[in-house]
Amino acid sequence: MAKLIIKPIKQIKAEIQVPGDKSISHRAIMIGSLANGETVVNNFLMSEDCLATVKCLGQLGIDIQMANDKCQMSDGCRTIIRGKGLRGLRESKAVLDVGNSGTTIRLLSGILAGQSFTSTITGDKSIQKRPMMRIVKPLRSMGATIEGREEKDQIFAPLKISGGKLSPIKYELPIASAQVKSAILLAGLFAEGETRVIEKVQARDHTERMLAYFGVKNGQEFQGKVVDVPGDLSSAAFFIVAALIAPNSELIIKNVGTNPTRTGIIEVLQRMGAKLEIVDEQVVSGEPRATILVTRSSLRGTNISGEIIPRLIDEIPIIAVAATQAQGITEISGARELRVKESDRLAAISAELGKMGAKIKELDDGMIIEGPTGLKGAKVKSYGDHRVAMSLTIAGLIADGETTIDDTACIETSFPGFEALLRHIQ
Ligand code: SPQ
Repeated sequence: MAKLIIKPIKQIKAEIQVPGDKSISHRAIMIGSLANGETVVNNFLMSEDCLATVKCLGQLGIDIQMANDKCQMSDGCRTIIRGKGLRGLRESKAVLDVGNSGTTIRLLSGILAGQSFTSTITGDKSIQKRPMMRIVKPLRSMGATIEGREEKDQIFAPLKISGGKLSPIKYELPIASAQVKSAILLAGLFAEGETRVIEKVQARDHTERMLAYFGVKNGQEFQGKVVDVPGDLSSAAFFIVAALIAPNSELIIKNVGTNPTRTGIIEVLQRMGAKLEIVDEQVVSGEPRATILVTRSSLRGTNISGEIIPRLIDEIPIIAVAATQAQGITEISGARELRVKESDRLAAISAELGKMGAKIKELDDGMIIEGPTGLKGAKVKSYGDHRVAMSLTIAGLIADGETTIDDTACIETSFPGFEALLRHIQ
């Protein structure tokens, strides 16, 4: 099992880029597959999760060509999808395996619900524990037949999806979830009439933006496009926090996605006193991107709750690391969703940062962290969760002594090249 051994860092002075956005990369493959003709995706994220999406669409009959299997950064990662139109997918004889990717199973289920064939879709142990009723319920009400492992009010993968003629729905999301919203909207492409999703609190809107960018209109065929994927702000977040808390640090991160439905972390860190500047903002392929300038800062505690939570949901583990270095109390609430991600992130990050000496209390729906604390090196574990693994790695950079993070192969699901980039900035 891979592990990372981290020693304290003296300073960070670098200009970097992070790999392409995971959410946008998944969507480019799926929507490009449903378009007619070629879609070229530049800066596609070559991570295990996104490659699982590529493999599934390949099994469904779509030819997807990778320019370079080894690429991780802007220039090389050009992926070409030969889309076959809205009715172009064909039945896969084998089970579709999404690996660790919640985005793949939930979004693809929406597409499979509209097909005239039956599919079975599953993933690794973690995926088989993640709740699927949230997509199954609306997709069933659109007319799809979906079976799975049912326990109490929940349903789990493997899912057997018998698609067919779907009816449009108007659906109010009971939880803020971009994956549920996207599954319904993608199923809606195969329904006659208008499908509408109502959100009480807005979750990331990459699907809506990409459908608009491709010029998709209800039920009508559309053409392939060139999609330029910005760097992933969720990946940049680890380096942003590293530069805020490591001594004498200055970091420039170029070409990072700054979609407002994702920038909760920037707002919260600025509220905590972080010196963060966003410059050179521009919109490419329907998505904003910018350069982020980070300078080491003294941080103060804050409250994080309510409408901002979906806009920083994946960054809460790394925000917890920042909070250990902030003066005063940071309270995070309304984040119960973290219990059903790749791991129970509230339990995982509280337990492991606790081992490093953080004053951290796990709440039912969040955490209370009191800082600043001098962290100490420890032996910690990732629970097979990439965001927990990378957050603990960043904590290790400022801890006294050596930190060993066990089970770090999971980092490949979202951030290939993480370790190399970490060595590069030192
Ligand atoms: O794909 P997966 O495994 O669900 O990935 C995670 C992550 O941390 O990378 C969540 F564990 O991100 C989700 C995110 O939490 C990606 C996503 C999307 O691309 O639509 C939306 C969010 O999930 P949700 O459940 O709130 O819709």
